[in-house]
Parts: sequence; C-alpha cells; structure tokens
Amino acid sequence: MGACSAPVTPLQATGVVIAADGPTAAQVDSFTIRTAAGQTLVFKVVRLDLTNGGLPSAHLREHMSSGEPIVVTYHPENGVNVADRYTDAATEGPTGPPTPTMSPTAGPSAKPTPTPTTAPTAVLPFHLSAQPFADGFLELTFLTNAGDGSGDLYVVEQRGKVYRMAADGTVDMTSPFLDIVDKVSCCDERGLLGLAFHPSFADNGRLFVDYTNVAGNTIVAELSLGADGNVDPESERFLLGIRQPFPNHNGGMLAFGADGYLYIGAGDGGSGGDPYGNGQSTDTLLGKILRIDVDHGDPYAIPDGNPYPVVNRAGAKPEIWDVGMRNPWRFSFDRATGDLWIGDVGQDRYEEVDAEPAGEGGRNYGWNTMEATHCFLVAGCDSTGITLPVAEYSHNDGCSITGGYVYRGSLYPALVGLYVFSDYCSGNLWAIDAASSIGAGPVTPIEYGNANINPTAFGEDESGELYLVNGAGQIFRLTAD
Ligand SMILES: [Ca+2]
Repeated sequence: MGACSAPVTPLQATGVVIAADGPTAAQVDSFTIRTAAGQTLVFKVVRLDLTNGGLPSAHLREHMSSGEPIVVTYHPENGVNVADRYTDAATEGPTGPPTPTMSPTAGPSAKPTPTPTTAPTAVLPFHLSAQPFADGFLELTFLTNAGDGSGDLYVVEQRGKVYRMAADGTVDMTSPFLDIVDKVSCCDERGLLGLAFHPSFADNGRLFVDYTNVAGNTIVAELSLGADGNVDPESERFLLGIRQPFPNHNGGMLAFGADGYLYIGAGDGGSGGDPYGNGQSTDTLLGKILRIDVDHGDPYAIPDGNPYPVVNRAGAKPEIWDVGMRNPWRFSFDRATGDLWIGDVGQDRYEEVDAEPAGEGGRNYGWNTMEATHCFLVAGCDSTGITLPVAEYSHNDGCSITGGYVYRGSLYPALVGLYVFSDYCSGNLWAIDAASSIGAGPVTPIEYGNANINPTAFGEDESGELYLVNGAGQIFRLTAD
C-alpha cells in the first residue's frame, strides 16, 4: 500500500432522495437522503466530479420523484457532509461502505483481504462546461450571428424580441433589433423560435423568422432592416404557414445551407406518438425538414433536387427535404463541410442525433415508425428505407435533446470537428466526432461535462465559438478545459 496522505476519510451512504434544494431547477446545492435503516443524512454540494460517474442536478431531482436510490460518496468538513460524488444505486450495484471484514480464523494460509478497488476513471481529453456570459433577458430560444463581419450576436427572446449584442456582451435593452411581440403567442413550445440571416445580409438586409402566431400556427416570414438599423416590423413578407393541430412540437429552427437555400425544421404537429402519422406522410409539411429558395419565385421557389418536385409526385409537398422527424427543435450546418446535423426530440424513451452530408437529403429519419433505433408503433417494425441516427441516448440521461454544432472555433483545438450537443433536462454536454460519425452506425455519445442549466439552444458566433441559452434569459459560453 502506498502512503496515504488524504486528510479526509471518504464515506458512502445509499438512500432515496427526499429533498433537494438549490438556486435553480437545474442546480442543486444541498440534498437529503433517507437510508434503508431510516437514517436521514443531509449533504452539501460543493464540487462534484461529474465526468466520473456523478449525476447532474436535474437527474438528482428526478430521483426525488422516482424514489430510486442513489449512492453518495462524501466526507465530513466542519461538521457538514460534503458530497463528492453520487451515482445511481441500480447501475452502481450495492456498494456499501468499504468495511474490511475481520476474520477471527485468519491464519497464515488465509488469502489476503482484497483491497477495495475503485472503478477505473475514464480519462477524458477535456471537460466541457457552460460559463456565464450575459443575462437579464426573458426566456431565450436562440442565439446567432449575422455573418456580416461585425462580430455582433443576436439574442432571441421567445416572446418575440431580438436584441443585438456586441461581442463583449454589451447590449442596448432599450432598443430591440426586432419586436414582433404583438404577432407571437408564447410560451411553452410556442413563440419566436427561429432566426436566420440571409447569406448576403450585409448587402441586402434580409432576415427570416419562424414563430407561432396568435392563432397558434407556425409562420415563416421574411423581414428587412429599416432606416434606423433595426428591423422594420412593417416589412414582414409572409413565406409559408403551417397549421398546428396541437400546441407542442412546433420545430422552429431556420438556417441557410451552403447551397444558399433556407432550411426549416417542422415538428410533427404535437400531442404524443404522432396521432395523425404526419412524420411519414408526404402530403403535409409537419414532421419534416423543409428546403426553399428565397431568392427566386413568389414568395419562394422549390430548389432543384428537392425529393418531391411538383411534377413528379402529385400530392407530395415540394418543400420537403427530409421526412420522419418528430420535433427537430434545433439543427445546424457544419460550417466547414456543409453537413446537416439534426437533434430530433424523442417521445418517451430515446433522443437522437441525425446527420447527412451536404446536399444529400430526401431521407426518411424514421418517426413514428421508429424512435431513434427502436421500433415505436409496432414491435419488429420494417426499417427499410429509414436512415438511423448517428447517436442516441436514453431517458436515463435526459428528456429532450438540444441539438448543437460541429465546433469550428479556435479557442479549444481539442474540440475542433466534434459535434457538441446537450439535453434540456439533464444539461449533459456530449460530443461525438463528426467526420467518423456521419454515415456510420449509431454511437452512444461520450459525456464531457454538464452545463448545469436547462439549455434551450446552442448559438454560434462568427468565429465559430459556441454559446448556450436558457429559459431564464441567460447566455453562457461553452468552454473546454
Ligand atoms: Ca428518427
């Protein structure tokens, strides 16, 4: 045995969570468990090594309602039990305190007492976290840039306002860049959900929004800059509308591909399980990725290469690019390759990342035949023609994927080429290698940390650095250390 210099003795306790308090819904700074023996133990959370099997705060709160026991490793400090780590008791196994057994009959021939071994610690090349950058907004659904060389960020409030923020985080809250609050219904999954700047915005001042109107239906519209440098709300030009049968699953993401076309994320219309089968139906825009040409036609044209051009498939919607989406809440394009990365929110069990090389649409991502790689409607379903996700995770690790970006910034070289994403409930920060994942079989993503927030979206600045936003009106920078 090596010299033991640790000043504190780690202890362990197993029990069910009966209280968890913290500054936010996602952040717990103290919690209480009750052990099988009826003992009540209070723990203070100071620092948890989440990459070493620890559970994020949101997961801990889930345990409070599920009643599933957890194992806490802790040490006493100034009369307080400080939690060092906590894990699912079910996955960790019955790991009681490491009590060495003393055998009264131990003689010279007795085997040496096995040394309690700790599980090998995965050595990760970096640790991801979310560092506070700015706050003071109402519920945020997105953050983006205009690609105009200014370095400015555009902060999207769900209620229908957009603020222009300088690269250093300063913002004039008295002068919103865009204000369409009167046209938008909010909140839950409704509101101003998407914003995309025309690739030539610096020259033409055109931008595009996706929002839920006061009747609860999805509107995709074009707006343009006014004389004062902010958006002229009277400039709105209607592009397309999608009638929403239910309030949830409105998609809402907008982004331009490297092909110059506008891509639109449309959810399946909502409720649960896609009751109308919209995901697999080509005669509705619901449950799709759409692609339109906003530089031709009135109000737009159908790009060459869309899979259901009007002349070929009577009844099929020509705007369709990919089918089989449930709620592609956030998608993005890899600025280096043009590849499309989609975070498609799952039903009750699995969340998924879908990816396709630039320009290779016309795919069926499976919903509601499948939920990620699993049959959904019927067991033993026919998966012919379905493109499986490149990554999936179960609801043990979250509840609703927040799709991210392939990192192409310069601050964190180890992150370059990795697709980074999160989950609204758990705040887990995962990354997968983009180049080797696309077109390959589904992987279980590696968790590199936790955002300790409920992220609604990632955002990317002009230099490729990433941000996260949340429903509490806060902006965070993604960092790797
Ligand atoms: Ca799918």
